[in-house]
Amino acid sequence: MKRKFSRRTFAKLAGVGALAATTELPQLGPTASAQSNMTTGREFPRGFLWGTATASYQVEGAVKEDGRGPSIWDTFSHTPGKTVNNATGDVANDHYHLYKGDVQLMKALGAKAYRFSIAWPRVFPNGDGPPNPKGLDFYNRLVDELLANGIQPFATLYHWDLPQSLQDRFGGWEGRETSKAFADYAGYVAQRLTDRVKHIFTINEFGAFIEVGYRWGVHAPGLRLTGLRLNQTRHHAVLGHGLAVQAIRASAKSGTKVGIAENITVPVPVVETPQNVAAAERAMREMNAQYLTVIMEGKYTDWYLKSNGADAPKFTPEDLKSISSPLDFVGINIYTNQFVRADESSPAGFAHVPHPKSFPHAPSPWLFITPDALYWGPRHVAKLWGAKEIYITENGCSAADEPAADGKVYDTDRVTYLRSYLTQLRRATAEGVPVRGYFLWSLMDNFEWADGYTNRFGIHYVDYASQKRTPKLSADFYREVIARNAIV
Ligand code: PNW
Repeated sequence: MKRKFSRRTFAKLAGVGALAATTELPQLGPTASAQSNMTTGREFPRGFLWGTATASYQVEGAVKEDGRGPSIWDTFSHTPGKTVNNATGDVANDHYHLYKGDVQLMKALGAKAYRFSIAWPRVFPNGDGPPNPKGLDFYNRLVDELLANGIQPFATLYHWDLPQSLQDRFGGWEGRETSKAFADYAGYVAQRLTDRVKHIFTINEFGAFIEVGYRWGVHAPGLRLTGLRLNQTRHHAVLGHGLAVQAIRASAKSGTKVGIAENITVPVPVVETPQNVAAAERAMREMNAQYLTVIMEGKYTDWYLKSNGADAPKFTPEDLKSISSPLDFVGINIYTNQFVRADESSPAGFAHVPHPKSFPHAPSPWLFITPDALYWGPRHVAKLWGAKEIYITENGCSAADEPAADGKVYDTDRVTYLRSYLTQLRRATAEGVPVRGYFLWSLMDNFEWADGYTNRFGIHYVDYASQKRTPKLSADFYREVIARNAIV
């Protein structure tokens, strides 16, 4: 039954809400006896690694400092009309200068790990050629600060800030030269950081930076490639990953683990029948054919090659060997799903079931609220490819965060999102899917690419004028999850 409130009653209720928001929250911690009940069936495996994530261009600022060269994101964000309000990452969260305070935010959460990315143009201002040791020094300082605070560093080598010079000279990832330059850069960094950094990700999200940047033109470098040119660009990106894995292995200290952070498309059986589950597993290979599947299997699927015909990428057997260099772990970024059903009439054996118009989503229009993605994603990776060590390298959501009168952001929508997604992740770990850790995106609000500063993903609110960070309700929630190693 739907309750109808008069306008006045509603205003009153809203007033009560506002009042509640200004008073102290009751202690979140339950009594000891309640705690055992609350955590039954909610625990994560012992030693589960809880962390947060950010990326260089989204938080660092200081784009001209200490010899950093320009990246394609500097160029793109400074081109009028490319980002909301023409926002740029020139200052962003000024993390380059404020990193020590940001490490304290992590510590206050009790987080045990931090996933950050290294800006290639800080280390090699032109992408290749002479290195800039001052650029790497920033990451030396950051890593030391993390370790001094008991936080394990997980470093990503490429989170989209490609040196502009490589774009100018080789067409960026359109050119094989970029794959080679990436491997050289990876080897250089691995040699210098792996005495302290034990987990390295090569590339973040082929599925986003190639598709959105080189195909849809919505991210840097703003190209709209099709056909063979697009497929060849995709191929050079996975080749860059594979060559980088080899370079890291050749130069890293022993005990270094290498992996990837890919935003797989996660097919979810629309109704959990055996036929639909099998269709979702077929769909997992095909929907990720140009990226994770070729990396894990060392071949493009027959369907991918056949459906692309003369536009299929050109490659050598040697390329495929490099691309599928064995990984120590698989990182997957998961925000949303793709429903599928069995369809014997389609050659691939499955059909997409699109989200209807009314399907709930976050302010980011692509972010459909689909907690089951966090169950099926890792399950597919473990089942199809036998992965033994999986990390959720990103998960989180945007929200229309507004500080209340007391300055706090009561982001109950984000808390609800996280709780329901984590419940599905726990279903996976309880079934033995080897998920070893989870990195919440993001530690704090930051530059959300083409959306500028309008879509906030942080669990800390950032006032960009003062650079003040304030924990949101979701930070309180996450602190409890970490403390209990369980969903709360
Ligand atoms: C990821 N999609 O991007 C990135 O790794 C982050 O840098 C970014 O801030 C975060 O997710 C939130 O957007 C994505 O269209 C961009 O499905 C687009 C999609 C997914 C992830």
